[in-house]
Amino acid sequence: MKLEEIKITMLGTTGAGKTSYLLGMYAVMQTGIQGFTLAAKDMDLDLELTQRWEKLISVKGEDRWPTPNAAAMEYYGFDFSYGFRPLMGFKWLDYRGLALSDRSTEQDVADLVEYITESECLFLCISGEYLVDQITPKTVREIKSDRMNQFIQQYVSTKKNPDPQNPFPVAIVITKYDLCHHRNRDDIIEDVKKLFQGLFTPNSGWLVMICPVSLGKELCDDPENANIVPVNVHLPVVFAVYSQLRAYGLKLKAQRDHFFLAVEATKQTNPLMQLLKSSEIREKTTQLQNCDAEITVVEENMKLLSQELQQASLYFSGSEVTADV
Ligand SMILES: Nc1nc2c(ncn2[C@@H]2O[C@H](COP(=O)(O)OP(=O)(O)OP(=O)(O)O)[C@@H](O)[C@H]2O)c(=O)[nH]1
Ligand SMILES: [Mg+2]
Repeated sequence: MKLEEIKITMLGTTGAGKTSYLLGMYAVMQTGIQGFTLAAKDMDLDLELTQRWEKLISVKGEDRWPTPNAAAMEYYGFDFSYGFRPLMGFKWLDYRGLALSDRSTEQDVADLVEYITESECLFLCISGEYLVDQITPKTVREIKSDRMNQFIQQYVSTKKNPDPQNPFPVAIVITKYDLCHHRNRDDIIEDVKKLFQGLFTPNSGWLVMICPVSLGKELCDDPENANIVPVNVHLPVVFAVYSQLRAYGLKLKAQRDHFFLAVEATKQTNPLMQLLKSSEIREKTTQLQNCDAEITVVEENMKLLSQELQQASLYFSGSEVTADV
């Protein structure tokens, strides 16, 4: 199985915790989840991310945290593997840029919309620090959720042929969840749904995950010294890959049906015709078998990933769903 590279755009205001999240996610995914691992394509990047992570876990004080990104966009290339065999490439965009702020220019916005349009998955980062109490109109301004909604709107309007079979996956990642975990989880989820109502409307076809993440549940009391023990940081990536496999699996099934019908149609013809077409039948039968074998592999991978996703809240067209195969 060889899938194309997938692009992920991570969107969130400055200070939302995107880079810290990326470091934690990389550390956890390097070790792996259910045999799935992530590795930087470039050895220098691997070293850099590992060193920044080491600093975060071993240094005490304010310096442990990453410095705010200098550039508006930062790219990272990864390989996602199962048993060290690459399944798909990952191009990760850490976007803090101006497009979310009030100072954005039309060009900033156009650039980001173009990038999102090319992405296979969108991560919306919202910080738990703004969810400590029930949301108010101020929360919308802090999280910039309306700006994010505008980008989703723009993305939709640039799509020529939206495909209901192949929904665009969006992960709403609640970073720094330690800061709001005193609240009832369902209440927080209800608040998040209110902030991004368009993603939860019936028949809208959005596949959405709401996922709380944190780099350590004690960080809320002492962010400079508390132990770093990442929670749930792998789930958004698992969701992205799961969605991609799901789409790929549907494509394979359509292909298999096509080969199956072709073989059957030839078998219906008279014996002479069948003889003349015997090599074609053989070829199509082989293609059919290969397709079946590949579907089995995709489904096995999806099954492993879906076990992990049981811990997250998943919605399709506004209804809560469980990840299945
Ligand atoms: N309590 C808590 N604080 C966190 C956590 N992760 C990050 N922080 C805090 O959030 C700050 C900002 O995190 P960054 O990862 O730099 O945020 P960013 O979204 O990359 O910001 P820009 O690069 O400016 O766009 C850090 O300096 C930490 O103080 C977490 O899991 N829990
Ligand atoms: Mg950053």
